[in-house]
Amino acid sequence: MYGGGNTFEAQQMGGVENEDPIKLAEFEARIARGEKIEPNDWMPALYRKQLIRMIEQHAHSEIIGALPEGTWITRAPGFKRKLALMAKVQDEVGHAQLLYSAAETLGKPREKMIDDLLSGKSKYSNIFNYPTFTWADSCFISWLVDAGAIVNQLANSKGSYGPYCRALERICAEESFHLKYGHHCVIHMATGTPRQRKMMQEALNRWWGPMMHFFGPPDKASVHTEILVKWKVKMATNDECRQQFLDMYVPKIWELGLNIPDPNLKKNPETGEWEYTEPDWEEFKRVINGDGPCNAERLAVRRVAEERGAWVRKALLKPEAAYTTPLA
Ligand code: BYC
Repeated sequence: MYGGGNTFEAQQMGGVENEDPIKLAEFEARIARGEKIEPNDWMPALYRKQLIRMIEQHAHSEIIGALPEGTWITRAPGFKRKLALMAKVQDEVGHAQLLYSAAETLGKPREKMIDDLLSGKSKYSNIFNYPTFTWADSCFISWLVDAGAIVNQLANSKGSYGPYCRALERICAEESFHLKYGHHCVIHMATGTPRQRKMMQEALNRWWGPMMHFFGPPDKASVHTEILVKWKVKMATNDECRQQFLDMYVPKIWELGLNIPDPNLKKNPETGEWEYTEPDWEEFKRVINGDGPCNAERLAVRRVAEERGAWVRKALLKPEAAYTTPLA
């Protein structure tokens, strides 16, 4: 079971005891009325910190998420799949740009966010720390990881912080194309030759556990959900998103004749809730804290990209310096 290992960090964020109670009440009343909070509006320090944490992690997830699929562009089967995957990966990097901009409105400079990613201080989604051994792994991400992302982000796009919601609306519109592309890829594999079906089944077996982790720890162990739901940053809890994902996608996976690697997975007819084997939450903790199969590789690739792009940023910020600096 996930033991809330980040409670210390959550406590470090402080509470709202030091806030002006009148301003706090007015802020919460605005949220209750469904108004959007904008960058120059008054907000409690904790709301700001929580948003920066969550949006920044989300931005990092998009930029790192481009890597496991990106390596498949040259190996995607056929020209059309290559084109589509290239466009998808480009979109994901664009999502990171939108999200870094949204987080910047809260006062944290983009350079600091990138530094925190590269130093391992900031988290990003667990799921991108697993290897994509075959084309079927890339198909799994494009369909089911994007499906999970849409469940979470469509809910949160109705949330309280204007810049984040507007970024999420745009992201979801693009993700819905990725989802259709990914579904098409999986249908092709699942209805293809015995070898293709086997590849797809093996990918499902590899990714099911990380996919269950993707929505975050169970609500009872989640550190941040309570305050984020109260302030309408999260419009659905981790368990609600996981349940919605299972509701929407388990039937579609079964329809394709694929087996979900969980003998206990079933919908309880009385509660309407999906029952499942708890994924390994110890593995989740290790992966999100930097010790997954590909964490080191993912950050190493980003560090190289950062180094190689340094001269471009320098040229944009100080064009005169670029002419005098020899290219490495
Ligand atoms: N991975 O209190 P909790 C994409 C951390 S990109 C890693 O429940 P919260 C795509 C959590 O941060 C989409 N860490 O947290 C891209 C916290 O640690 P800290 C990614 C996780 O924030 C390219 C601790 O565990 N989506 O789809 O209330 C190609 C306790 O958790 C994860 C987003 O980023 C995780 N899965 O809820 C294809 C959506 N889960 O900060 C596709 C935005 C939890 O205390 N984020 N942790 O050290 C969210 O909605 C929420 O942050 C979460 C977690 C639901 C993920």
